[in-house]
Amino acid sequence: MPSTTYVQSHKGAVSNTTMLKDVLAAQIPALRAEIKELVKAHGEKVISEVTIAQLYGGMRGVKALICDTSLVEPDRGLILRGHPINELTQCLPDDIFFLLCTGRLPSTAERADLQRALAERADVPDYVWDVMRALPADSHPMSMLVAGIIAMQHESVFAHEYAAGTLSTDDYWIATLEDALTLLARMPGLAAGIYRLRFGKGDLIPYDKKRQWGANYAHMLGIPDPSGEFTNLINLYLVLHSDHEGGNVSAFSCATVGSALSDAYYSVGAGLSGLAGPLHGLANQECLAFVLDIRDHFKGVPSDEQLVQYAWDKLNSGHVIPGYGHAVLRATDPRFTAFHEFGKRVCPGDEVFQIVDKMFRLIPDVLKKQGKAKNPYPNVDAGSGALLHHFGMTEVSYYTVLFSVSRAMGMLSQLVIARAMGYPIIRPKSVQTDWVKAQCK
Ligand code: CMX
Repeated sequence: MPSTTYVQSHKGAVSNTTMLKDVLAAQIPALRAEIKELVKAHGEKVISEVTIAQLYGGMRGVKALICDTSLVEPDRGLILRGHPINELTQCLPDDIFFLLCTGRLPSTAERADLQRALAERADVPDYVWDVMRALPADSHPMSMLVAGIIAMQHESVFAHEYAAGTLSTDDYWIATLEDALTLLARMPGLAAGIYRLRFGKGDLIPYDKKRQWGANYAHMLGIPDPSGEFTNLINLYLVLHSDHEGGNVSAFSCATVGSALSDAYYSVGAGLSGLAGPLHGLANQECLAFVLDIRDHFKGVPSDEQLVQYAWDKLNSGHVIPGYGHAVLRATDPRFTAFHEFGKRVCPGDEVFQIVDKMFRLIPDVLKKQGKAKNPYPNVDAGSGALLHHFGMTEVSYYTVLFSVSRAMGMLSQLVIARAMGYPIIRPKSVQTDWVKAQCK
């Protein structure tokens, strides 16, 4: 199929102008000029140095990336475009995507326009379900998600227009935004479909164009929600996990792959492959597994003494306490606080939540006494699983897919901005250990 044919039919299928695009188009020239001037005037200024410990230590703390969508401060946690995350918990998740892309929350008209654009693009094509059904029945939900996203790559407007030679460098971001909107629109349907197929939950549930993006995800999962609180939880989850700077494994992987001008499908697929790692997004399933082990071991909620002893036994046998500690944070993660508040309001009597609550009271002191973890406080993963479990979503291997739907907002907004700013291919210099040894002589 010639690429132009596809692009035309794609443009015929959806409205390709959004207020989001117009806002970005108005902002981008000044942002480009600002960065050009900054580099011209101060390009030689040194902002970070690299020690040998950092070289062998995962580049921790090296300032070598730009990410304008969000910032993680050790004592305050996540800040999205200047807004601390705890001030955004009442927002709709699609508002957060607008915020990440543009630096401000949408007006009522802009929100409606974005919801329309997402609804127009939301249907997951049938061929994706053929791919899903062809995968081994024991596939991890994350491998299903990545396979589904990569299967849709052939629809990339950016890839087609780039191959056809119809795209000027200045307009790369426009085609990338098209892909971003389509991929983001389809993420809830794809993710919910994976839940239903993988765990035998029955037929797929179609997108309901009357509901907004996050509520549709809750709806398509098919979990009974008479009180509406499951939908509230999904919206909160999508807001809280949306972005976390540029240096975490998924954001960095997405940006690196995207910097090769790989399209949004390839880039997000790469980022989510990183999110699937146990030290990154997969940690949330381990956290709930830990809490459930405690419940099963004590046949309910343990006493304070029992829980403290259990934690020491784990630490003394060389295990970590999942959900505690962080590479950057040095305080209780405000995202944990938001989930904790939700749990106290919605399910204070749930014994799994009560164990999470008790851990929050007791584990920091245990970790402080042990003296190893630089941050003895809970991170976002410490509490989210207990809440999902409360609503009957007990399939822990699915939790990272939920995380992925949310984090796609951060990855895609970062990608659109990188294209708009014309950031070049990422290509740091590597060195050899012999060279490092020579520097030490
Ligand atoms: N329980 C026990 N020991 C811990 C610990 C915890 N929760 N967190 C850190 N430590 C230990 C480390 O294993 C390390 O021990 P060694 O010196 O023996 O290697 C020491 O404390 C220092 O580690 P750190 O500098 O404080 O932490 P890192 O930056 O190396 O690692 C993290 C951060 C999150 C991987 C780590 O705290 C951890 O493994 N936590 C448990 C798993 C978890 O909750 N992951 C979710 C991360 C959420 C996110 O990334 O957003």
